Amino acid sequence: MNERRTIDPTEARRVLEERARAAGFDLVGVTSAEPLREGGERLREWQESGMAADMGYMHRPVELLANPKKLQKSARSVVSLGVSYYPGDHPENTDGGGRVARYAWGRDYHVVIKERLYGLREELERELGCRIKARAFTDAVPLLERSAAQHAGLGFFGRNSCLINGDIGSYFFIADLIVDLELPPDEHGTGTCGRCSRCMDRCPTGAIKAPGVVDARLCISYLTIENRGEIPRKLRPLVGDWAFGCDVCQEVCPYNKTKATRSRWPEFSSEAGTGPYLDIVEVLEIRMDEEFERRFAATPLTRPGRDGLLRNCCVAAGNLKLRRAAEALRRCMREDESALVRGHAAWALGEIGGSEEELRGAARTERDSWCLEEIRQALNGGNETGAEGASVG
Ligand code: B12
Ligand code: SF4
Ligand code: SF4
Repeated sequence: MNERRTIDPTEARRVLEERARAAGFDLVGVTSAEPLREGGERLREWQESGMAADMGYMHRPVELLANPKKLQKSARSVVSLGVSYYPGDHPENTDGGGRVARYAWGRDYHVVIKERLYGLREELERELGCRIKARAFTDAVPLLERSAAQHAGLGFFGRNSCLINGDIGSYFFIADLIVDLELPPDEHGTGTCGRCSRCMDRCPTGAIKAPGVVDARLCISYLTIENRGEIPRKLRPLVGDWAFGCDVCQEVCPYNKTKATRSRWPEFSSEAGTGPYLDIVEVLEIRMDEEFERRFAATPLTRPGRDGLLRNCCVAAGNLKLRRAAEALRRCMREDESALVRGHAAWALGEIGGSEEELRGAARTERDSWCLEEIRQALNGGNETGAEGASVG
């Protein structure tokens, strides 16, 4: 193995670029392991305004989230990598499915990317002939990955807060290798939204409060993935048919309309995982956690847990006025062990209509006070928010 001082940083950077591209990464950049000051400031404001909702890991100290050296003491550089997950666009929702955000159509990216990151580190060690101390991760440790990636030149911050790359748009994951190698840093990413504000205008819930600032409490992605509680009643109609995540602020982005590049990784294709839509009735029939884990094993859809995914499917069914889901929803309301699921099923039945007798029956046996209120509201028209959904099924 080589002595570190004999490794030429420029040569190491060249090898990194070559091996990362060969491993299938679309974007490669490097920044120093110094604290991410502007990102840290923005994070502090975001936390203080309550926009981090109840995501415990996003309430960690700014000094930790904005400092790669807190993750690895010996860190010298952060290698930031981008990989397109773009699997194409959603076909029309003619069958009343629960819509899944594109990043989750295939296999669980955490596992898939991490394997390739470790492979990349091994190749670097072999080519450079030295041991490299590295932390490899994607979306899994406390670091402001978008900020690090912008520093490493992968792109610029769009008004939707996503990192946009001028050549491939924003449908890409960010992955990181924090290394103890000295590598020449790249220029910070630049670019601009110009006069466009489509994402802010079109976000269904008005979650983009200012350019680059997303209030997670309103974001459908948070509400359907990270949120462990109810989807607030007034937001339910705005969730539409999204059952897992949301892509609206990326779909409307002109960069994605013209630049989105299909993923070259077969693991992210629709065939590799759940695909663009969930069969809502099938999901509503899952009663046991074990069955849920088996059904969605190795996909990102395990994240909200069984209760969360059934909750989401209830809301999508209600918004779609999905009559053929009524029987499954009634079973959820009567039999499901989770009050979260029973209450959202009652809401959906109120939206679909025609289940008043069953709702009255449930009101006689239900013991959970929140569920009872949901049933009462469903019987009182269930439509206090006044939103209409498309009629399918
Ligand atoms: C928490 C989280 C969420 C939360 C909060 C999102 C948010 N916007 O904060 C929720 C659950 C809502 C979410 C949703 C999504 N997420 Co998310 N999420 C994260 C996570 C774990 C942390 C993000 C964070 O730090 N938020 C705090 C705020 C303050 O930071 P920020 O939004 O990144 O904003 C930065 C800018 O403001 C920036 N900044 C600095 N200087 C400047 C200057 C200007 C002018 C501007 C405008 C900004 C700016 O500093 C801030 C800090 O980095 C990251 C992974 C990670 N560890 O970083 C993934 C991550 C951001 N998510 C990702 C994805 C794919 C998504 C979704 C697209 C999934 C989906 N389809 O449903 C949506 C997109 C929603 C959206 N518009 O952001 C990717 C984004 C990749 C990319 N190209 O940008 C990441 C990086 C995961 C990964 N490793 O690939 N997510
Ligand atoms: S992901 Fe959806 S809800 Fe969240 S900010 Fe983007 S458009 Fe709005
Ligand atoms: S939709 Fe427009 S404003 Fe929003 S991120 Fe894309 S270019 Fe920027």
